[in-house]
Amino acid sequence: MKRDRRRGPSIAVRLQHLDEAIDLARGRASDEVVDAADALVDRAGHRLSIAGDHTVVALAGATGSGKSSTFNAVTGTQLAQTGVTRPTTSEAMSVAWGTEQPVALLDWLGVTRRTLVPAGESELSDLVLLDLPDHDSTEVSHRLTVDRLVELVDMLVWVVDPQKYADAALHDGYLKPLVDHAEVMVVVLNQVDRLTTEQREVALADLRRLLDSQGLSRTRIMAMSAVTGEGVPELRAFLAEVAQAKAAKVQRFSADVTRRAGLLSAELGDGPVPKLTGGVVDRLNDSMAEAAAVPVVVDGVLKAWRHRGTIATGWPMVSWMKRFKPDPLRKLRLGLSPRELSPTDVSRTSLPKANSVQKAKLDASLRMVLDTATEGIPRGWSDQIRSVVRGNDKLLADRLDGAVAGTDLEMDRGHGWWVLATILQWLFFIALVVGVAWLALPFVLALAQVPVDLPLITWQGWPIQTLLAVGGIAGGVLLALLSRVFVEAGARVKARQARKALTDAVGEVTAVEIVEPIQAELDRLVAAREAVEKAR
Ligand SMILES: Nc1nc2c(ncn2[C@@H]2O[C@H](COP(=O)(O)OP(=O)(O)OP(=O)(O)O)[C@@H](O)[C@H]2O)c(=O)[nH]1
Ligand SMILES: [Mg+2]
Repeated sequence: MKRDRRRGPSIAVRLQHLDEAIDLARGRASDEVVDAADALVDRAGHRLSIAGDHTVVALAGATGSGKSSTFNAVTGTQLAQTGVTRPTTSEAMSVAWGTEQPVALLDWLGVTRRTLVPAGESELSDLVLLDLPDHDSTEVSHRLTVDRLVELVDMLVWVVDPQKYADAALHDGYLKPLVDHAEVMVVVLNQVDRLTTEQREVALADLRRLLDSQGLSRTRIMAMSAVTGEGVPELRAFLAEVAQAKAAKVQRFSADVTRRAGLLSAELGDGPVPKLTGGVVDRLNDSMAEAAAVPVVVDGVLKAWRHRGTIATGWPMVSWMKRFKPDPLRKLRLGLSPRELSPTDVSRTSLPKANSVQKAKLDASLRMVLDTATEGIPRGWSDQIRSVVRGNDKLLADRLDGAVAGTDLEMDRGHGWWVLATILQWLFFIALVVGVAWLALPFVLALAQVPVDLPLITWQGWPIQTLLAVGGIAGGVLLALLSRVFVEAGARVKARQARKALTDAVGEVTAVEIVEPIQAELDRLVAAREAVEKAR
């Protein structure tokens, strides 16, 4: 049978992509299609997902049995070192027939000594032959345990020699426990050149009996001499057979992967994936801000700045009266110090709940975002997006309230000059009181008939008490009027800053609760499509 030499990604890579697509599509594409694809990946199993289209054959056995010699004989090379000193091979090595080194596979195996034999259409192409150190070597047991290999190899070739083929270490330690793998093992009696024909018959019959008694009757036995080359073509042919059986299996899987990936792909659609543009998101932000009472807070900031500024800089009598009016921001329970908040309502504001008009507007812009985001994408995906957004919907009011409450309105900055104005206002007020009292004093004394001659103090021809009274009132009123201009300007700046900060905070909530979850689902769709395309 000719091998399929189509050189796309290996079956291992395609299986990985299919697996990835399955994970991404689960819950969004039809369960039936996803489960069927999943079952295929499961069936392909660990072995195929690592070894892929490669046929892996390992030469195992006791030291000196001739593994390395067999390796050289089969590969037609002198790559493996053979020798009389025991043990000779201390590190596993590989020869791969094909067009490229099966890097991932060899990495997984931990084999670092690698040789690639170019093989285009050869019967051994995609075969990877491993020469292992002897099975008793402690070093190997760390890196390349036979147990681990058995999980992966397509064939395990046990090389035994005429002296030690009946070794208990081999039979009890390895062959017997591997009875479930009888079919993927072959025992090669090497060094038959050292035996007479009768001895060979006896040894082979003995070996057969031994294996049968261990339940390994399906394990094949071959006779070989790595030195004379006898039996080597048969072993090679056998390996080619194994490689082709594997190739046929891979082809079947390959066709299955293509089919399953195709079905999954149909579930994912091929229309353009929508983009959430600035326009729809901006509109959503606007209606969110309105529903979150941002305009109310901005208005509160404006009025609170005016209120506080007037109290600080206004004419003391007027300020004193204003103190009895509630502070517009405190009324909303915003900008309170932690001391003023009870521990249970740290971020609870008294902002008005969204009214029905605002709610309807918010709903409409949410719907618009959803319609944009789900346009032309598969049903399962759009359902998922809607349910994610609707799920967050309930928390939205709380999140928005928290965001608004947590926004720094900067009401504690930019009013240093108020103190100066307060002091000046009081000085003017004291001057007024003193001046008026002084002016009134002669009348009071006259009424009381107390004969006191008050000294007359003048400045520029004006009596000082008149100057104090007039200056005090004029200064206070002028200062109040001038301050009002600056307080008003400050209030507008504060309101503008607050609007910006609040809008940003609301935008952050929109991003986290709505836009990002939607984008994540859309990205997921793109990733699933890419994965399934690669799997095909
Ligand atoms: N006569 C004969 N000698 C062989 C045969 N195969 C291997 N030998 C010899 O046996 C000795 C050991 O061979 P190796 O191939 O190094 O054995 P190994 O199994 O790789 O040994 P370790 O690497 O130590 O595990 C060498 O001296 C080989 O020349 C054979 O078929 N006939
Ligand atoms: Mg060796």
